[in-house]
Amino acid sequence: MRENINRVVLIGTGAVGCSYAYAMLNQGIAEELVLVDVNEAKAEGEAMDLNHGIPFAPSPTKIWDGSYADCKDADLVVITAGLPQKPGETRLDLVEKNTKIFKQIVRGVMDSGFDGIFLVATNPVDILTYVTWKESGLPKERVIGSGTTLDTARFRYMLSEYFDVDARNVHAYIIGEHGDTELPVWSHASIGVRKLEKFLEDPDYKQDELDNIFVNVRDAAYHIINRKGSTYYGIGMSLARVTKAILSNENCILTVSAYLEGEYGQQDVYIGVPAIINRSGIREIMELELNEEEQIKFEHSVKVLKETMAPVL
Ligand code: 6V0
Repeated sequence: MRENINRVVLIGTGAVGCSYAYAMLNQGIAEELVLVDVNEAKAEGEAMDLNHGIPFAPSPTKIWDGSYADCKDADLVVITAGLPQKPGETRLDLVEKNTKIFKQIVRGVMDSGFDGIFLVATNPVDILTYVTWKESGLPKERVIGSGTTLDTARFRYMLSEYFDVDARNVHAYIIGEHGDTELPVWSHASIGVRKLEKFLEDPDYKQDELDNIFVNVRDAAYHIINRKGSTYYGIGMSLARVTKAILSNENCILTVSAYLEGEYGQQDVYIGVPAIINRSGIREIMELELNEEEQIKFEHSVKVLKETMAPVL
């Protein structure tokens, strides 16, 4: 690894990858950003287009279309490549196809001599993060999935609207699978210094409305896909946030997909949980004390992930 020059290689320059690249450039997060896609012309065109925005960026980012060889000196490889779910296709079909693509991508990255951190966003993200970890042979701390960072951001945004408080002062987490079995941790939610349950003493706020907020968070992707085909800005910014936490050694708490080895009583699974992120990847999983109902839901989420994953491993 070279000292003092941060290099990020992005694999997959589709809608999610390019939203991430755009957020990276606008926030000046990395010094070098390499774009790789199986569609080489697309990666080249995106690099050209992004470079034309450099005079307006807060700091210069060197951007070019590259290849796996560029991963050798990379601090971080972000994977947003893969196939989206087609109508009529099951989740398992998608798992099988994207697992095949991932095995090939991870092999290409590792063959370059890469020794950095992986950040995975392609769906189903928890399973593909596990595949990346297995295939790469890297320590679990250096393979991270976007997990429920986006879901947590959606949750904080919607709660901030409901309580009319800045989203940055909403402390609440979505954990579990990035998908249908995710859950809100109401028992640890607070607005600033006040626990959420305190707000419910005020008749203006109601539990069923909060429950409805969670349903809208969980189903947000479906709502957006129905309207515009796919989602990408929110995940692009979430990935940029995780990248900044890594490259700036922030020790920031984010709900990434992390490998559990006994935490929450669970083993051998990548799943969304709050974790401290810094230059070495996942420094520590911050285990939440879940109440009984939350623990049951979390265990169900783990079970569903393991069942979905079993046929492809
Ligand atoms: P897209 O716009 O179809 O882009 C995918 C890109 O991957 C295309 O440019 C392809 O050419 C490229 N690609 C395919 N195979 C390879 C390969 N072997 N090597 C290199 N590049 C390849 O899809 P989009 O960008 O919309 O979505 C990408 C993934 O992100 C999907 O799996 C989504 O489901 C997932 N999302 C994940 C979210 C999260 O919270 N983790 C949120 C939204 C979408």
